[in-house]
Amino acid sequence: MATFTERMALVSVLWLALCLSGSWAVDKSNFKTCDQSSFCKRQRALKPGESPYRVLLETMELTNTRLTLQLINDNNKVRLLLELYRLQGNITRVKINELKPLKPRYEVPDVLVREPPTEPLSVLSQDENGVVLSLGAESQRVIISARPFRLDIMEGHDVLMSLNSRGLLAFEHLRMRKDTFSYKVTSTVASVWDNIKRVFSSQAEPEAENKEGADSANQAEAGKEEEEKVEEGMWEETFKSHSDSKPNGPCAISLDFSLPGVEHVYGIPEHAEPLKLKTTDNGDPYRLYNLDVFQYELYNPMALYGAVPVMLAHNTKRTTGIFWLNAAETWVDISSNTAGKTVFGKMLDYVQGSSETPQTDVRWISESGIIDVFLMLGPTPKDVFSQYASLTGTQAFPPLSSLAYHQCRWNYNDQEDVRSVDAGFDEHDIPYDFIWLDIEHTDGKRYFTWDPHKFATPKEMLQGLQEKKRKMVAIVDPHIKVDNNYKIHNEIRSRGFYIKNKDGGDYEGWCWPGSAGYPDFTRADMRAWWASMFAYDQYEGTMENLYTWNDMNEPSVFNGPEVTMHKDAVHGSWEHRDVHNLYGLYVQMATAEGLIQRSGGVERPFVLTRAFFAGSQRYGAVWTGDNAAEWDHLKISIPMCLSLGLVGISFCGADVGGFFKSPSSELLVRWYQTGAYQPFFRAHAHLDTPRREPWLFGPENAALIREAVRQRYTFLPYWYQLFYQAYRTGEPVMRPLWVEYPQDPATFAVDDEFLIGRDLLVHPVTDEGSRGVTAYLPGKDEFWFDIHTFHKHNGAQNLYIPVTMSSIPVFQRGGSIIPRKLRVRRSSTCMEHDPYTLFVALNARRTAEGELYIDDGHTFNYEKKEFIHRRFSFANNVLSSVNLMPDAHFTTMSWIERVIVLGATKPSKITLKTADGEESQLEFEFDPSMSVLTIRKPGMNAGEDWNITFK
Ligand code: NBV
Repeated sequence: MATFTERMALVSVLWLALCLSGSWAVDKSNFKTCDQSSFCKRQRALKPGESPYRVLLETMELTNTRLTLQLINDNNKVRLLLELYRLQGNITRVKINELKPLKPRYEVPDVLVREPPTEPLSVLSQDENGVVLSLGAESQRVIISARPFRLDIMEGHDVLMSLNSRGLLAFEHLRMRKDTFSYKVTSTVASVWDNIKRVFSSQAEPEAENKEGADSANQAEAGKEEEEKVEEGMWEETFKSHSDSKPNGPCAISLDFSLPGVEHVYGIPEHAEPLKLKTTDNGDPYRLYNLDVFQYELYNPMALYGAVPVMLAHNTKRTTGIFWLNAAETWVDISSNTAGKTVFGKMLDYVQGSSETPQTDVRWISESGIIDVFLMLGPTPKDVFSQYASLTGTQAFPPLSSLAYHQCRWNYNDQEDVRSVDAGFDEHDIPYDFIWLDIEHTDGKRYFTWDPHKFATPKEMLQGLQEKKRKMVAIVDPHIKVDNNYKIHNEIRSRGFYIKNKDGGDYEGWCWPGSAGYPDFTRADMRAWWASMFAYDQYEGTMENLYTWNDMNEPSVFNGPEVTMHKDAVHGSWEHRDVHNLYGLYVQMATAEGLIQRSGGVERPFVLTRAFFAGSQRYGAVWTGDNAAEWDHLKISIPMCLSLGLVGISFCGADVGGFFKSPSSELLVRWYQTGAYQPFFRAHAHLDTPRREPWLFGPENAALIREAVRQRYTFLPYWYQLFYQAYRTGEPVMRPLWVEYPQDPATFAVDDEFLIGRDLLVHPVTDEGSRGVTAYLPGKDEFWFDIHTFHKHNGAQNLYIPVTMSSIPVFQRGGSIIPRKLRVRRSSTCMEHDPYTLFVALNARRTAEGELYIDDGHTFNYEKKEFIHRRFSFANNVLSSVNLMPDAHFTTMSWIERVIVLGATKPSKITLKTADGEESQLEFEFDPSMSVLTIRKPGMNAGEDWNITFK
């Protein structure tokens, strides 16, 4: 039998072999298909048809803001309780649980930012067929049909969404295992069973209420029959060599949603899939189950590291969203009546008048918990973002420096390595803000420690970076080495903070350190303790420019089922099954809290996580895990981050260069060019790959990479303002085109280009040997200015753009003003007081608008209104700067050093008027061939009122 270390060595050798041989494939047999996941198989076997559920209208109760009623399953007589709430901001919440579950079913805590505020509900009409409710001011109604149960949400004559219209509501009620019961067993067991039967019979429909008039004894018998159908996998399940003991038996839930008029649905990350979700009729449903998938494959619905159970639906008239608040393993089926029809086919239908309304049907299936679903009713994409933000919060406002460039690899070997890479950036004049340390920096994979030889004086190293206004990130994974000489382990064990195995002992699994325990992050006391470990006197060798990276927090368990934790592991009164998809969120939450606390609540944290759930946006950044140095992986980084942005997680990036394998210099350059325009911009590489710092690919490629990174730095003021906006409103920073052009169907499936905010359109080059790209420039009245040449293009058109290796096709929207800092330095912090250049791009009406947000870049003082937030606008030949937040205060040394007006005409004179009323003439240059006007050194302070008149 090989020792653990031998096995690990073998694993590394295999990786190396794979990296070198170039073979790339996920081992699919390690991960379940729907058929291999017994609840998914059982639920998917139910086909659309008449629902067995019926509403017991006489049970309806309506308080001012809460409607409840009971549903009965006519097959087994088990009753459910439905609760319906109208929430503020055009959201309807539907909860369904067992009326009397044998024991409580898990309801997800800590994801909603508060108990969502409700609005009054009222009954419009009611008869034996059902009830009609009015939903607030939006002229919306909820129609609850009784037989079978079905719920429709209508606005005017339009059905926005229907629930259970295909009859797929399913609720596996908790039950006692039949083969543990026998009349022959001891009287104690028998009397327990009697009690349970009593509970059950109270759920069965009493005779008086039996509208069918059927013999109640027969019904009870029928119910019993149904309950006794024990299928394989209900009470235990094996996958490969792992068995899941399933002490609670089957407890899955499922519900279908129909979306009339919808052909495009998005979201439910994380999948390596295009932006527009595909139908799943001919394969597996999309799976949401946080997993460490080694060498993940593209273009399939397999689960990946994170899960956000939120889907958006969009058509030219409306955007809506479904938020399925459940943290257990979940599968989502999508079907559509227009899938597979060609555009020609659809046109033919239209011409012949034979087209049925397009419709998308989705079905959610979760292994345990309850149905708790939020129907976000839009109507605009931005309404849906704010609705979702009102439930789960917005993107944490990150330190400004974390929006700059990050240099990472597994691993920077020692302090000398860090020093020389840091110096390399200066030597090659490439800015960077953060250098990262992976697991090898620790003392034997004991997190919160440093390798005593390679990183003997970490503070000195951090101090050295600090002097250059640079920072570091070190990894802290949640698997804890079982080692009696390791303080962190001893503390967690003695406090009883480890997750337990099904037999009550501490759960142990294999991970990087060998045998490891997994702290129970679902416990608030555990999280508080974990947070306290980041204090400077606990985490020795650290100081304020060290930040944190949480990896492997799905959690990854090398010897566990599907490389994760056994579902029957125990978190207090819940099984791991119930909380699985939440674990990663809690790890990042506790870590971010630790970074905040160590600074006495002053400094903003920066924490990167691999696993995530709904609400993770509140705690930091995510990345798309272990991708590969392949062109398709570069391409997929766009839809993967777009999908995350749609569900609130704006701070997303992919490993630049690709984690596994080695990029060609062309791929590396193209990846830098793409990454420079994605929110989280970090290069990273596997341990076994050759070094790839930007200067190792020859001077030409170094120059191309330098240019891409420098472009990023010039746009940092724009990125920062957009992150402020994301923090305030929940709007994604990196956006699909359709979000800004919701009525243009040509944008609905675009995912090879994207918008940053409203005003920058990026179509990166993601094909090998590319000589040109075709970018769709949306908006029929829109102008788009090439940010490099200042060429003006009209929307809406498909524009062919010839490219060379230095091209990054990026366009600024006419009608926008973007502040940039063109004096690029060593790091973003070095640029803090630098002056701004305003890029004013005029639209056809000769107007433009933009914003500038400035604060100290790293503390929470913005919460105390210590910031500058200004609006620039150009109209009637006057460019002005006004204060958007007069009660906020901050002073900046930065001034406006240049104004560049694109699409300008030549003025005869330009006059500046400052806040104190002083007027002065400004010098300018005008390039008639490009219609570009440049004002040099107008010299106003960036935080003050002024206006510039063009005559
Ligand atoms: O900590 C090592 C790596 C890390 O570099 C990578 O970014 C993570 O996604 N980690 C995974 C564990 C091993 C991966 C093969």
